[in-house]
Amino acid sequence: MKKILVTGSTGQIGSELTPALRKAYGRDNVVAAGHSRQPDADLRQSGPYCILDVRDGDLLRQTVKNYRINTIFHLASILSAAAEEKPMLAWEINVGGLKNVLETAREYGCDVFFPSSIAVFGSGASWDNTPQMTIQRPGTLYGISKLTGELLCDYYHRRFGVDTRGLRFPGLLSTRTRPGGGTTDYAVEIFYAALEEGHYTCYLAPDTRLDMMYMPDALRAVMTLMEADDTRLIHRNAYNLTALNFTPAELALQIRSSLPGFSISYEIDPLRQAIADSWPRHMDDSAASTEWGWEPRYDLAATAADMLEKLAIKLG
Ligand code: NAD
Ligand code: AKB
Repeated sequence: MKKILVTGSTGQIGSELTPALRKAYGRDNVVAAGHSRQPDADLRQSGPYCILDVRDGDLLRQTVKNYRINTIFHLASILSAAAEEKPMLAWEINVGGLKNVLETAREYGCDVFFPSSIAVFGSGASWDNTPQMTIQRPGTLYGISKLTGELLCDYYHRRFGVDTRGLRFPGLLSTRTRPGGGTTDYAVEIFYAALEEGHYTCYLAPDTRLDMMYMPDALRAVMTLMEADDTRLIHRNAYNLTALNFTPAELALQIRSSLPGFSISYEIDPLRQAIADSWPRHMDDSAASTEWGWEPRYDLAATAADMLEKLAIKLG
């Protein structure tokens, strides 16, 4: 029986992964750990909830011991744009927090899920169809922390036998919790703005091409990977993963097909534009398909239609 701890459970992914895990493994078997962001009532009331700063190794160990945790989904992190504003804080949380999680996992025999990112690539890597295995010289602190995380996870698996598994997520689109501090946040903000204002001012240039994915595909990927046959996982930390691929201009066009009055303009934020320009335009995720059967279900049209329908209800 899995006894799960989700760190960063109030975030964009955690607020949707936690209910999905509770549905799959039982509400009492999934402990949601929050930090500074308030959980919504459902997350707090639908199962065990605790406060946990992942930099506090003793509290993390105590939490794992008290709840008899055997699997940690470690989502707590500072995202790319925020990490450039506070690089040392991001290092402490992204790398120091993961170190605490891995040490605790080693001590208590836990399996670990660690989300990496398209940010682990940088100059020298091919931008188009970026291979699973290639040069990794990320230029952002976030990317450096994620690449360090991948290597640490490899080390704990090889040296101590901890079952670590990871995914290099692209930008994620979702409706439950708004993203914050990321470079790909525009792809969610644009839907809120389209419904609320009929107009969006985008901080990335119209032709900035990046991989993206809708949250239901992301949740399915995490849960499938964590249940996959261990012996087939050659690239366990971490798999390139993608589903959608578009530019702000293309996304605006897609939204306009449902909301004809929608308009977009551009005011480039140099920081986030530079980050986006340092990331792959499109990743090759064939290793994920071959090793554990990854296959996305949502294309751009289905994603946009579902986002608009759900947000229209949410925003009343
Ligand atoms: P998020 O920013 O929405 O959530 C992160 C959560 O971590 C927040 O709720 C925050 O309160 C918590 N947190 C921050 N500092 C903490 C600390 N010291 N101790 C404990 N918790 C702390 O991020 P997200 O989008 O849900 O991302 C989750 C993970 O997935 C991160 O590791 C992120 O790097 C990765 N990822 C996300 C995306 C994406 O597009 N959302 C893409 C690639 C990778
Ligand atoms: C970010 O923009 O920082 C994240 C990511 C792609 O890792 N969404």
